[in-house]
Amino acid sequence: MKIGSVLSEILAVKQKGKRSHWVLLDPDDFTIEQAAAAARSSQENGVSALLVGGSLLQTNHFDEFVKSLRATVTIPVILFPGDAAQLSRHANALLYLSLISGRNPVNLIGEHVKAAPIIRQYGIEPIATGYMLVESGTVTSVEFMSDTRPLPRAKPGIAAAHALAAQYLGMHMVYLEAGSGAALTVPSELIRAVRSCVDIPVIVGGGIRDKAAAIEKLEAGADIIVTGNLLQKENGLEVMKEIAESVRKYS
Ligand code: 1GP
Repeated sequence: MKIGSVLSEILAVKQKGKRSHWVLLDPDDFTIEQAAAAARSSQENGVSALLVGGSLLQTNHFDEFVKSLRATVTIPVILFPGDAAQLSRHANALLYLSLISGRNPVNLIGEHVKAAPIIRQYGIEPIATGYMLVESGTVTSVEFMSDTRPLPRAKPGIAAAHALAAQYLGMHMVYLEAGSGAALTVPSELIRAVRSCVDIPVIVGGGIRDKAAAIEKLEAGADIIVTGNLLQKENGLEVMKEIAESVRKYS
């Protein structure tokens, strides 16, 4: 896979009016073997990419984890790093996330400076992404770890202005994040407001645990939906398959 090809493929899929389902595998939540099995099953069921990362990494198998996923699947393995320590030469790409909903310079530019030379050495594709944390009922790991305030749920105009700023700053995508395991998902009204003012792909994740929630986010204009935690629930694999199938059929 060439540098630039992951974003090109995302844009090509969007151009065709198709939607995608990505699965997040947090290295803290899976052994290497469990992750490989989940990855295989994700690919078999039509998931388009895997995300790897977390707000606070507490295990030391990150690089081995990414390497194993790359050896297991042909869909892109994309880093979703909580900080500059979560890098691996084995990934295809990384979401170069700027936490634009917050005002913490560390998450806006600090970690990026630390990561940039390593990304270059590793030859992985950075995809500049405006990462927007949305209030979701409880304090999420990303909110706590980033020491930032999420965007208010009931103010779609504020979210839309942030997304537009991301597009004007040249970012390639925006990610509307309720937080992993969120009590409440990103509200559809907020997704609609963002969708109506940007052309770049809109990713939505956090707390999506059933097909209905996934479809609701697609209806509101999400190009890509992300599920993570679901795979650890009873029947999680079945529900993940249902979601993947509905996203694949959605147009
Ligand atoms: C978190 O959006 C992802 O960054 C996935 O969230 O684990 O709640 O599915 P869940």
